[in-house]
Amino acid sequence: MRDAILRKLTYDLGKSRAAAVDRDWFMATALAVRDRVVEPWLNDMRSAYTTGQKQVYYFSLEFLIGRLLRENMSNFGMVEEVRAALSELGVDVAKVIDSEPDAALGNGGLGRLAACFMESLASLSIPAFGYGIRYDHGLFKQIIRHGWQEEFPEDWLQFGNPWEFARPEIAHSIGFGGTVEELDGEDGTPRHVWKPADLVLAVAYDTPILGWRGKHVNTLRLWSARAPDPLRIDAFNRGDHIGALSERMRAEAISRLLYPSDDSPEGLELRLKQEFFFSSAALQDLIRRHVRVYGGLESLPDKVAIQLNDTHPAIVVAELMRILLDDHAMPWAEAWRVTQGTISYTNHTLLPEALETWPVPLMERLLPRHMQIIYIINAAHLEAVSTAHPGNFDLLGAVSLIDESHGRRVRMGNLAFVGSHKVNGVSALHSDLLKKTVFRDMNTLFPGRITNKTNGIAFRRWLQQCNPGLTALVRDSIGPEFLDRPDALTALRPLAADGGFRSSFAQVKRANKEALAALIRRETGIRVDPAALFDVHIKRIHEYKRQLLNLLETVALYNEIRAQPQKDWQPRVKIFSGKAAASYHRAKLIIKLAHDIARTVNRDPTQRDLLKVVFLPNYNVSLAEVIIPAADLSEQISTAGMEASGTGNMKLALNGAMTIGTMDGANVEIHEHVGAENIFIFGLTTEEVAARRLDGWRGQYSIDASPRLAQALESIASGVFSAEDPHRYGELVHMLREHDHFLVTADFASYFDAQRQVESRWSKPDEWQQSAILNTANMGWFSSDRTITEYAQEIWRVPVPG
Ligand code: 4GP
Repeated sequence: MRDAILRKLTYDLGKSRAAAVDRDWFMATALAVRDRVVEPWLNDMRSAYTTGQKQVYYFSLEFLIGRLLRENMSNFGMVEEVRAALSELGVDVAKVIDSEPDAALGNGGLGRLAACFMESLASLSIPAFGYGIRYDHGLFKQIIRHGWQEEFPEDWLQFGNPWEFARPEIAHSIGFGGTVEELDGEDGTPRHVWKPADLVLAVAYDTPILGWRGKHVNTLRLWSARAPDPLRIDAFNRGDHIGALSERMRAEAISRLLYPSDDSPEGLELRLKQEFFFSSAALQDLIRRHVRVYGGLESLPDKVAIQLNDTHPAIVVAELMRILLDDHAMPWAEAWRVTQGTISYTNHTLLPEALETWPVPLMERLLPRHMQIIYIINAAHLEAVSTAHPGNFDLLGAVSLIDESHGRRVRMGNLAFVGSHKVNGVSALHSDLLKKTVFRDMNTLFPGRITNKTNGIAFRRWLQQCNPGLTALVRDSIGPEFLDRPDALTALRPLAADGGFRSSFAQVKRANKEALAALIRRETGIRVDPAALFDVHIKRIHEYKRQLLNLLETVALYNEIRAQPQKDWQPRVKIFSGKAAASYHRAKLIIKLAHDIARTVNRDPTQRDLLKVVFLPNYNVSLAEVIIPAADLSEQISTAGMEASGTGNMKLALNGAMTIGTMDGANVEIHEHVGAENIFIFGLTTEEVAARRLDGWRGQYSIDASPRLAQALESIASGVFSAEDPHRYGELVHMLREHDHFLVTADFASYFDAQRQVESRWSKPDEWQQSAILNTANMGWFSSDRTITEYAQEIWRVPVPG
């Protein structure tokens, strides 16, 4: 390994040992590790075809991968070997690992889930491809200036990506615009030919995805956009040096940036182009492969399972139909059987603003043939509906693929639904709500199509790699079986009563908290005491996730501490981290509020360090890997019915944090698994939330009932935390007093009480440790291996070799 790393440094990077910096060592090490993966990878890919196994294709606009060096070393069992090799070279492995940039090709939960799923597919030896976009720039870098979020481009490819293999020879043409010609087919039926006006090339980049113990390697194939002609020579020679590149720039814009803003018509169009670009490239890719191995496409559903990660790739339904009908002359009914048999779709949110619809005129202009096909699918669909439910025009309007009420838009959720054989939600509650709300009518028409697949997390990354201390303790205590079978963690249960084990468990947590405290000091200059309760709220900043509820409780607690300084308070550090969408003004204001509160509270000597507030900037996978093992309390406090599942909740509980949460998303199932005594549940239920909203809820009702809440709001509204701009939060407080759609005020009192229960438990360390251990012991079910096994058996119908 030492020689291999040195060879890479010398011959691939052209650097001498003396000149090499940490980043060079990272590149050289990654290339040396990659070499070990390549042969098994090629073998596994070949054997999937020679044995005729069904392949899973996970279509996702996002893969929030993070770093890969530690994961690959660990899954391949090379950690010690690499560490020793680097130390012989006088290089610190931790610094090398930290030099890897995060691949942040996703926004949040949906993208991270896709990354966990890729790892589990490989760990279970299920042949699979992930298909997505190789964005030049992933999720923006968040910089906090004077408490405000600013966005800067992230540049993960700046120094090259050692994991990927460029495949310039694998390039598919992606069409946009143009016309559809109708020709006479051989048997007299018309044939359609789409003549696109523009073509863009999708070029493949492959990253091997290694499963646990190196048993199996799959491929993540990401597409990069290229112009067919890199330069217009005539324009260049005329002296128009910039214009000569304009077509290239336009084409390459497609894979330039994750989630371009869709506030402008151009942005909207670019987003649709991204979706079609990767969907079409991936379909062409898998169809070419299938035809080469199996001849025709009738057998597609037997050999291929396509999973649509949300509606972003829903256009696959129309594109697959187009390829089958127009390129392969398959009759409609047969093409529809093949399409539905191959595709299935996962919904990740009930938020109305996230349910994609595209204006019909835009679709007609950009994808004219697809729009025709969508109309035909819709006609057949609506005909079946009106035969079964004659005269029910409301139902027709609700289930149509075209929404006629907002200026004619294509409902991508309905398109994905009708084109799939299975549709799933991501937690029991969420799947149930899908049946009752967004897909209520669809569920009546297609009973049994909606199924639940509760999310999971990759235990290799979220326990073994991020928390080596806990992993070693667990291994020493119950043996190594849990490394392969997460359910085996239940063997920890009796140890929760063992004083010796409890104290070792607490020591591991303490060491992780010291590491986080050091990071907090480095990043924010704030000094925190590792003995305090680390209360962690990390996720995207969104009103429904209710960082605001936590901040209000922070202010209320601060007020109480000052009012009763002699009470026996438990020192607490409130840690926030997360990004707000660049155009989400109110979420950015919430970030500013967190900073304003932090500034005031942290500087106030009267509260004697009993409360500290920290906002860690630029939340990403790598930061999560440091925060999660160090957390004592996990904030999962969304308005009930709004968080589809959550996966951070699982990561934190697995690492021995206690959850304070509402009965929302997967919290409900975490509550079932860890037991009511080991979780702090508060707040309105989904039904109660719905009822309050129907009754015309106003925040003022709760404020009137709670002087504590009234005081907290008043101090924010009057500028206690923003003396330089006392009206900064006027709008925010007004919103809470009036509409309070997310029922922050309604849940405040029960949240405040639940937090006091947290403190009372925390004051009895034995009880706290016992509950924390029981969290770790009972989280085995939340492994993404379990989730993927369910998808494999019930949706994809592929064997799970194990
Ligand atoms: C997220 C959901 O908000 C989260 O509850 C869930 O755990 C995650 O998907 C994975 O299923 N949704 C998104 C999104 O990230 O972009 O809609």
